[in-house]
Amino acid sequence: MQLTKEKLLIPDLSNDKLIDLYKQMWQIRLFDEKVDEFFAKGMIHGTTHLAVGQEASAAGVCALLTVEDKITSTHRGHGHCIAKGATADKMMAELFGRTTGYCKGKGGSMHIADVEMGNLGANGIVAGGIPLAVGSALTAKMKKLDYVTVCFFGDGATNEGSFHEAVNLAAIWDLPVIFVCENNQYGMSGPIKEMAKVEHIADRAGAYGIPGVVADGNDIIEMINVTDEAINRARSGKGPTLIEAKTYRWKGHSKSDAKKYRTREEEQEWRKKDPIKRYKEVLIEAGLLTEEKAEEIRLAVKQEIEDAVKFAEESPAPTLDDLLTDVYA
Ligand SMILES: Cc1ncc(C[n+]2csc(CCOP(=O)(O)OP(=O)(O)O)c2C)c(N)n1
Ligand SMILES: [Mg+2]
Repeated sequence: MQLTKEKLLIPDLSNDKLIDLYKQMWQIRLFDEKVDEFFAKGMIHGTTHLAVGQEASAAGVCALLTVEDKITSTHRGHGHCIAKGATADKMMAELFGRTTGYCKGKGGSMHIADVEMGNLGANGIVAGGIPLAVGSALTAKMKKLDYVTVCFFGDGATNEGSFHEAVNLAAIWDLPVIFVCENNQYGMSGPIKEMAKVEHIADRAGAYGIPGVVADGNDIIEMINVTDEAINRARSGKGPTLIEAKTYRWKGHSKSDAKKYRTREEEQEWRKKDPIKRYKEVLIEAGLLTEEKAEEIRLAVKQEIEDAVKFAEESPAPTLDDLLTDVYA
């Protein structure tokens, strides 16, 4: 489908779906901005990692997945959850530690899972989701099931041994898994350009004999297109692909971060590549959206997030009787 002269969208997505993706990017951004606000006020406990600025990769990659398809996520996973169908009210309740949350208030930000929607879970262990995704893909192959598994992880995770072990196994067994590295340029305070000698994380695919694709992670159309190819490859039994989404996290690594390891100028440069603004311009150019409609969508999402907060605040906290339930499988 031709979206505009410059922007060619390869898979056939309806106009409604394309608008829905715009809305979803706002859901991801406004959810995380609200969480940021509550952490600053001390209203949510524990820790959290925000994906503001990284919306295009979560939304673009999940755009083509079915409910049967699986994902594994990371410590920076709220966007992945939303893109795979989680609702803001149950997510917010989880962050507030309420019984109506996805883990009945016992998991918090880094453990949200939504197995019914194919979300096998966030993960507080860097690279911890990668072997799980490969296990999920091995299950699909052995049981001859048609689903694919998408594995999200950061640039820092590709320096962990489990990344290399898991990718190698997936490669030699031609498993239906798509590795999506969200290269937001840093692992905590460590710049990836100082932490890896390769120019692109995608170059690491060559060591395992699988395709490695560099993509503009702030361009949702490009993310959809590269994922489409990787999904087709996985579903047809040809094995995994490593996609590197070049992006940037606008906020600090975690809730307390003075960001001394990067400059304000660098941050401004990346803010100019705002994935939501860029997608809005593409949709307007294609005649699918107007400025007024875009603002209506943003305001509706803002209200949705406020409603999620109200739901969380009004939900009950666990009692002592809940202490030992759902702790072990
Ligand atoms: C195995 C392990 N080592 C270290 C940590 C501490 N830690 C939490 S997030 C993080 C950085 C991860 O960087 P990256 O994979 O690039 O993800 P990003 O935070 O940039 O999304 C580290 C080192 C951890 N949680 N798990
Ligand atoms: Mg990173």
